[in-house]
Amino acid sequence: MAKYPRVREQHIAVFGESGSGKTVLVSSFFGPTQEGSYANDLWDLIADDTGQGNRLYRNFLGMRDHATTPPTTHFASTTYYFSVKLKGNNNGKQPFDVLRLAWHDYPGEWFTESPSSEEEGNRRVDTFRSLLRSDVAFFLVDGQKLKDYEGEEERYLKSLFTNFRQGLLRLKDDLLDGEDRLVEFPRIWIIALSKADLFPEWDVHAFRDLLTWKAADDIDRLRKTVEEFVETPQALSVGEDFMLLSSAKFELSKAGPAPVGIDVTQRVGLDLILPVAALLPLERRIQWHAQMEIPRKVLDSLADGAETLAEALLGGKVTVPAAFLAKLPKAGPLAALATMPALAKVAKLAGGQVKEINAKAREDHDYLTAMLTQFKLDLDAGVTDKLFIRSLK
Ligand SMILES: Nc1nc2c(ncn2[C@@H]2O[C@H](COP(=O)(O)OP(=O)(O)O)[C@@H](O)[C@H]2O)c(=O)[nH]1
Ligand SMILES: [Mg+2]
Repeated sequence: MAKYPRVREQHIAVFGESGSGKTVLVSSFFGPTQEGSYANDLWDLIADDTGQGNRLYRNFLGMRDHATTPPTTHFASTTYYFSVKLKGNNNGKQPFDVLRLAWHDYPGEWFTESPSSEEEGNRRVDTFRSLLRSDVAFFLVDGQKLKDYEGEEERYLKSLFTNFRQGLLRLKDDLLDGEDRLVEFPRIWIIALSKADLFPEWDVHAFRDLLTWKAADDIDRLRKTVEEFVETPQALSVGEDFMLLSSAKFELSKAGPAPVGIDVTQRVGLDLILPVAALLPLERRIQWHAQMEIPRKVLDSLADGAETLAEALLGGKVTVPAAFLAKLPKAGPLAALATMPALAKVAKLAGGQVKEINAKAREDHDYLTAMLTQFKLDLDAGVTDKLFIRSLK
């Protein structure tokens, strides 16, 4: 008998300087799912740690009802564990019933200030190691800072990227710990604009264009630095994916920094976080697979269990006729994909087909397939709505 529930885990890492909006982001990601009016027919979002969940929801209520923002935390690194729990298990036929999301909130100060003690230094390295299990990293560009440096954004951007890079390099020996390069390391680095509500006239292309114009070299250097850490550095996207994020619409007054109103119903990009965490690594793995020879251990570290996930997305196993298999080359990307036919099929899915699978899965109460295809539709919509630029490489 299959064990219930079966769990699949995804990690995301959010990097941002102090004040760039990380705590508000995670509060605004979680908060609305706890409101009485929240309706989702496929899954529930649950905080695995009740105290943590209550604190996040309280942060959200403060914004929603009292125009107050969460207290600033310095130096603290937190990992939030969420479970996306499907509303049904389709009679045990699903390969998993819970998608767990570990959200690593990593304080920017760690990159600009030295640890105060050896113990703190060790703790940083430990925390960073756990972060490395993430497939996806969000690198936050603080919208407020961009506003403050209007016209000379390059000054802010240069310091942002340089501090981060130097912080990484400072930890390098400890992180590599004698290894030459790491197999497991975030390979998708999404550059995200936080507080996007401050730029109502911008779409994600305007943001990307500004970064390219003002900070192309800095992004390049970040990529080169990350390349030094990872095995098979060709399988890496740094500065190819971009996103807009706004946790709420903040109404500011001329009198001071405190907001006079916070409209938590106006959020941007937050609904893309789960789809990004759950599916982007799978999509990227398919892209890389088709283009280059990647060692199997590298592929497996990215979107672990990809074939199972692909099957779940398609709503069933995919079989390839033996006669067809016999004709394929024995080595190279094609051969590798042939052993994972569901993955190959997902790569060729057209939008219309995804919609069809989604509709059928909803009808059949196949919650997992319905959720995953919904994530795919949401990702595509994010691109169409110009909230998200997805690397085409
Ligand atoms: N306009 C706007 N301001 C935000 C947003 N998110 C956060 N802020 C502001 O930025 C401040 C710092 O956010 P916080 O999440 O505490 O930053 P952290 O240090 O990265 O955790 C908040 O107190 C808000 O005033 C947003 O989406 N839009
Ligand atoms: Mg914080």
